Amino acid sequence: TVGEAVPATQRGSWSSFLKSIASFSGDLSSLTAPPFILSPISLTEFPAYWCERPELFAAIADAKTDEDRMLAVLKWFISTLKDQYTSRNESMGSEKKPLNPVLGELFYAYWPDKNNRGKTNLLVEQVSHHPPITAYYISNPSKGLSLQGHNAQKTSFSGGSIIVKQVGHATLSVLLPSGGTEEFLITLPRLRIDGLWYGSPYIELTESSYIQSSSGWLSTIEYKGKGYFSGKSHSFKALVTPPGSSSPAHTVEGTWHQTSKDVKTGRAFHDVTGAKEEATVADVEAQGEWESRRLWRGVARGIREGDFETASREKSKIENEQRQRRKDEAAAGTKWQLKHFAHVDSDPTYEKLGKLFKASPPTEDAYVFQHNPPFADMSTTTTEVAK
Ligand code: HCR
Repeated sequence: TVGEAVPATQRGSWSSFLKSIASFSGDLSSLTAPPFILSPISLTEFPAYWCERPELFAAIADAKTDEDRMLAVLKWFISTLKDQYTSRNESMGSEKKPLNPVLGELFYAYWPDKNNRGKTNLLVEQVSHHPPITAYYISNPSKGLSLQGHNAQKTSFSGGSIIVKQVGHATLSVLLPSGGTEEFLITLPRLRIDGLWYGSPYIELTESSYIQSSSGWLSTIEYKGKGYFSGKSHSFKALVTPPGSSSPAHTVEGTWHQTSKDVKTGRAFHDVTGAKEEATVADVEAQGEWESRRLWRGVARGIREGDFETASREKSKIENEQRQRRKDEAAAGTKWQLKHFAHVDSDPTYEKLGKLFKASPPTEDAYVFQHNPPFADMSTTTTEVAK
């Protein structure tokens, strides 16, 4: 029966929600969903998943050759997937509908220096509301590493599942001992949200994603669910090819939420069965009014405490305030100014590195982190992140 995992009183609204997504394509975040599926966490917090294993990010800087650097980047990337795509199932019982960030919403966090890994900083800004686009900048200055990217989604419905095409990409920049920089273009996998019928959604990754280095090394990662390479959910196979060659120097196989190994050597490659490390975030009281947890405080409390009337009242307040802001801007002929990012129609790194593996599309826009933002008018958290 529909909605086995849905509280009895919400089964009707779950069926209606499923019907509306079946006949809908576009911005899923704008659809009203029943309370049991709501998450108290905003999408602006999601870029933290890139760094919940900060020592693997830092390890990229320690690699000595182009080949080893590509393997270190691949290992870090694969190790983020469990946190990116299955962590809500662990923490909340199933995938949930995150809070839809408002334009200008901010999220700042960091992972402290430990065991010589350096401090990792995260800065996120919601750069568009309709469609939702989230831009982020992650840096480990003492290791010479920075990751910049943005994320939007195009959704459609097929065979009882929601298909999510991720729009956007990330670029990783690594400062080399020679003083030069190596760049990596990271594209994002396609998602299928299964388990909708029962009311317990979960993600499976599909198709391929790529990591292309400016050194010429390329990782092609193929994602498969049950019944393919290993017959297991969350399976992947990564082919690592040297510059100008299509025959892989390394093939890595396994399940991205568990472990994998190098097929030729039989050596273990990644292992995420151990604990991840949550980012340090300032107390809500110390946050600025645009910071995610402060902004959504009332809604999040309502969702967590099962007080959905309060949650929806608080959400309406935020939405009305936003609507008024947009009206005022239109009346004044002004436009919302981004705080940390500048939009470019075509990302030169994407264009240059995308050519090497015939990326589709051949160009993509980007949000470029502005290195000298006006930190003076921001909260203490921001100043901390800037260091
Ligand atoms: C599709 C999704 C919003 C976007 C989320 C993204 C793609 C965001 C970027 C992160 O790096 C990775 C990521 C992980 C999430 O799995 C993905 C979300 C899953 C559900 C959510 C929909 C907008 C909500 C659909 C409502 C369902 C659960 C009924």
